Amino acid sequence: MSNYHIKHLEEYYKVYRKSVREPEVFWEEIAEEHFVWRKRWDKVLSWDFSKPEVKWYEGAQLNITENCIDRHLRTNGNKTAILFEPNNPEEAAQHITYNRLYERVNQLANVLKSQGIQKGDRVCVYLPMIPELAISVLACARIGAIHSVVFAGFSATALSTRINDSDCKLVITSDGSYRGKKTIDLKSIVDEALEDSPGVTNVLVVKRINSDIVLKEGRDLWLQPLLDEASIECEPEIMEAEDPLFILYTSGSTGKPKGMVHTTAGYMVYTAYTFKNVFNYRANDVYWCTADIGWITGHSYIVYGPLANGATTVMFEGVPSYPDYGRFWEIIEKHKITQFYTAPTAIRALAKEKLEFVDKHDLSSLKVLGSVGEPINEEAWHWYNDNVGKKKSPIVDTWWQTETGGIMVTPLPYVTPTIPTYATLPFPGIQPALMDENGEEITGNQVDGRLCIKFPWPSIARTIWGNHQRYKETYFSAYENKYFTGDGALRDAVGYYRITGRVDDVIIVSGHNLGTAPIEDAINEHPAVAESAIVGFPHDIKGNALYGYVILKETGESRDQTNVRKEINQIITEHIGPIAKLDKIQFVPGLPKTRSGKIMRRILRKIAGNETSNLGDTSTLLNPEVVEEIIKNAII
Ligand code: 7RM
Repeated sequence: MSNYHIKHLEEYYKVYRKSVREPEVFWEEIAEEHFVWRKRWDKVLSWDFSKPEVKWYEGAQLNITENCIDRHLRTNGNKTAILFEPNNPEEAAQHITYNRLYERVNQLANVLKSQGIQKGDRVCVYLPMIPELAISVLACARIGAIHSVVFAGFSATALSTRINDSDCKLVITSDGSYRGKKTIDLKSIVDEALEDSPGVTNVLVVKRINSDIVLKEGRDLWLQPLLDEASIECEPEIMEAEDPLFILYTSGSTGKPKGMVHTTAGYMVYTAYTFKNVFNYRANDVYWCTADIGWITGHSYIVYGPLANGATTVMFEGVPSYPDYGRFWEIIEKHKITQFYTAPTAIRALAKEKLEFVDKHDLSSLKVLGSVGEPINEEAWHWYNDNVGKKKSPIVDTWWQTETGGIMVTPLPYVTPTIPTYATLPFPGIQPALMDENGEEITGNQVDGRLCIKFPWPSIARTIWGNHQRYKETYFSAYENKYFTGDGALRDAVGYYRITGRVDDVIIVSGHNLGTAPIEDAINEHPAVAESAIVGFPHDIKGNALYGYVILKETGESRDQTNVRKEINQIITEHIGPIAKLDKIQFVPGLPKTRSGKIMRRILRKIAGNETSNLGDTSTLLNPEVVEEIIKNAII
């Protein structure tokens, strides 16, 4: 990519205004300047949010891996593309150069082909944060297969649901993974998942922990011997601009997870261009995003965005607490990290530990700090700014979503003056709108409302896999002709945005989106449970934690409540994963309901947050006596 960055605030406004007045010219110039195309587009944009349909760079042909790998070889072949830092600090870091990445991606692409995978087929990737994860993603893209990465912390049931929803034919996994002191037996989770996923015909297994695992005849193969035999050349599949690149699942407030579909050209353009400007990326930087590639942040800002810029991107296998709470800071010093991108939940966890863990490391290489996943509270912001950035590195508080593909509202470092808790200004090309309850746009400043986007941007998800109707209902039906984000926001006197949080039933725990419905569904499977309602409550480290109100069935026999609590969390772990475990479980005689039978979660949220002095409007409440009873026994 060319070296051009937005350099000061006036220039930002100038660029922003152009992106709104002439969006097609704006995005055409960026596409022309920064990428290699096999065929030029016929039309930059066509769109209709009422269908909804969005197409960027129609008619163009390309392969995203040529942009992320091949084109860097001539000038930067020996530069490190992926810098792998293992869980165990005694194990050597691996520097995978662009030359080597090219070979490894092509080898895996050839293996996938030899297993019968073709353009358009879905491949599920269920791997820990090892280089093979990024390589698998790129190998799929090389041959036009659609990757569906499932975070390796998800349970067998969650994995199976996702595999089945998108009809994956093949799974790439490993014998296990390292996480801090623990080893996790991934392969047996896959085995269990595949009992309910008969469509998977092949499993490729990466050897990571050298455990004794069983390979199922005719289905499972060790990956390495196949790679050893594979050619290091693989012609890239020529893709249409709007061909799907990947599916990534995100939980909704109701129903099963939504497989968000991202397509090729627009996603590439937007992630690459945002990466460069939001992180002020320069040629010799060593960039580290601590997310897992199982989330959108990892897709866009560990793999595609950085590699499209020819950057060095760090992949860390471990956890911030192993071998001690200084691990992040040790890695920053060791690899002279220039940009560090993490989540508020991690910052809060580390801020709780002794400052010595930070102070004993030289963090002077840092130039930009990033935050993503949930609102960053003021205390965490200051801790990050003072102790990590030493008040010299700007913090970019980046607001975006799985559905948006790339960063939407963010400061630009060294350009936008920051204020803690404000994600500040829309990125060029992004046109936010705040809406009131009657569906009217709220204009002017110092207002708050529901955050919508009123014009398409290149990396907007195009559909929900297999369910376009649900895509329309979820994102384009609340407000006419606008994309609804599900978040509330306020706009201050100078036009800065502050995201205030979800306005639906999605709870963000440690930066992970959890829908209440699937958790409730899981709990309700316990034989002793009659009904349940989950809400979030503020938590020092996780941002939000889960509070469960559970009505037990009256079976006549007394049950040990401690055991039931444990069993409920076990069921949740099996169905969703340990991430969705409840911190507090209160057994209640009933739930506050409206006359039409809806649970009044607002009241439950107040109780869980210990704000019972003002419950707000309770006029529609059917059973006030239940509320009093719940308050009396609340766990606070
Ligand atoms: C990238 C990612 C999306 C939801 C989103 C928000 C919340 C994310 C911020 C934030 C306030 C931020 N994708 N969110 N970033 N809220 N400030 N900087 O997290 O699909 O997993 O989550 O996360 O509620 O709608 S996601």
